[in-house]
Amino acid sequence: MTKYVFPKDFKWGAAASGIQTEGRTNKANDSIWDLWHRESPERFFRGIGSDKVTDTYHRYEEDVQLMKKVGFNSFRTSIQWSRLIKDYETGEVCQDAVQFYNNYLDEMITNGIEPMMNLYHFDMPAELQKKYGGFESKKVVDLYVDYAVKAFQIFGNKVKYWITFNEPIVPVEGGYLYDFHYPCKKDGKLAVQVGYNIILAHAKAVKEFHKLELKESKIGVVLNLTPSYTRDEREEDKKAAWYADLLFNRSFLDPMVKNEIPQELCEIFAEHGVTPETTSEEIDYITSAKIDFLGVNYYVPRRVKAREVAYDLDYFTPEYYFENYINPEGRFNPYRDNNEILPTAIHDIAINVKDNYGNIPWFLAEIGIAMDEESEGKPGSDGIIDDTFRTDLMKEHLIQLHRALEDGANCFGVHQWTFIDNWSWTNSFKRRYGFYRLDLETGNRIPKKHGLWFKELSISGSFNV
Ligand code: IFM
Repeated sequence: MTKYVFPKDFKWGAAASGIQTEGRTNKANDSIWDLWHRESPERFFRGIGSDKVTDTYHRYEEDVQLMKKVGFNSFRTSIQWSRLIKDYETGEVCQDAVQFYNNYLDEMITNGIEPMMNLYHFDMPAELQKKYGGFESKKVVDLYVDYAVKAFQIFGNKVKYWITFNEPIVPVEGGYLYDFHYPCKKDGKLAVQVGYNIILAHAKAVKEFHKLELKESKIGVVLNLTPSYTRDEREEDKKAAWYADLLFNRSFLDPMVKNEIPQELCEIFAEHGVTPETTSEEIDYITSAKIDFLGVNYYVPRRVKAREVAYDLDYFTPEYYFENYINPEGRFNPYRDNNEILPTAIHDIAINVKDNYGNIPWFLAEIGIAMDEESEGKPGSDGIIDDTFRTDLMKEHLIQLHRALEDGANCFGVHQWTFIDNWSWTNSFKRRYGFYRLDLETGNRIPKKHGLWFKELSISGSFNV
């Protein structure tokens, strides 16, 4: 038997987001998800939108006790821009939201759970999308920065870990390339502009954060990093993987962590006529806004090969440079659209961060093992759902993280996606990831076996295999 021991004070917990958990009670405004669900409920699995969620707004006290039961010492969620800010132009805040987030934060803190607060989790205020095109517009960049400053001023040092964006590439992919987020456009040039504007918004918020001198708090960003693996060693496949890595990983990692904009990326954008509008003042922000830590979300690897079929879209997407590829020797998760399982990618990510990104302090901000409700089955006679499949896979991933720590990775924690099964965008409740099942009829939280294992892990800082 081998014992895997993690560093003392390691952060153990889970991640979620405001809009995926809070419910609509007393929300000052709508986000694009409220709007889109009203306009097109058929786009959402079983028609369920973000109003029917975990109801954290009312149940946060009970939920913090559930966090303790599975051994969390930390937890990430997000503030909803459309809940906190009543009037986007004047910056007037909604007092009910201030009260709610303060209560929620205090509840976590008094129960020994370190809150990490994210400011943007795909949830553009509907009004700003309609009026200005959301992050298509630099006006909205500045409104985001005003909102961020308000949040820093109101909650300040109570939050020790501030996060500007979760997975900032996803609204670009979903909203402007592949049609799975509002506004469902397919426009390579707009996609690049939105990506650039988000990086700018992040940089400006980081600068404002540092000006406030919140001595006990740090600021960072959470990126979904998907290493690209090739079919084999042929040169054209390696080149395809290099492009995929540049466009999906380095496009955000380099500016946000190294404060560098890759020259090769600028050349690609110029070649395709999708260069964003920039100013030298903005570039100064991006190349000087220093973050303190990085969050990494990892779910699946990306497999690519050189293009074999001509690119036939009439707008630019990264796939111009590669084709996706299914690894015939891969292992797949039968409970989640046959996604490939590759725990060693965690080690690869960690070594990349160590070797190429100054070994910045980072944490595994989301690692999720999805199952559907049927495969998880019903609770046993003890009232607990047996999700050993999840625990077994988690162990495999943590073994790779442990190997990375031994190889010098600067990782300070692990957050699993997610705490209580939550609503997940157009997939709604199709996939279950939680430590607790959410019964959609009753709102009851039903424990899963994995939580018992996780509590042991968190208390002892170790596990045996
Ligand atoms: O639900 C999402 C989350 O909002 C961002 N990361 C991936 C999760 C599961 O799909």
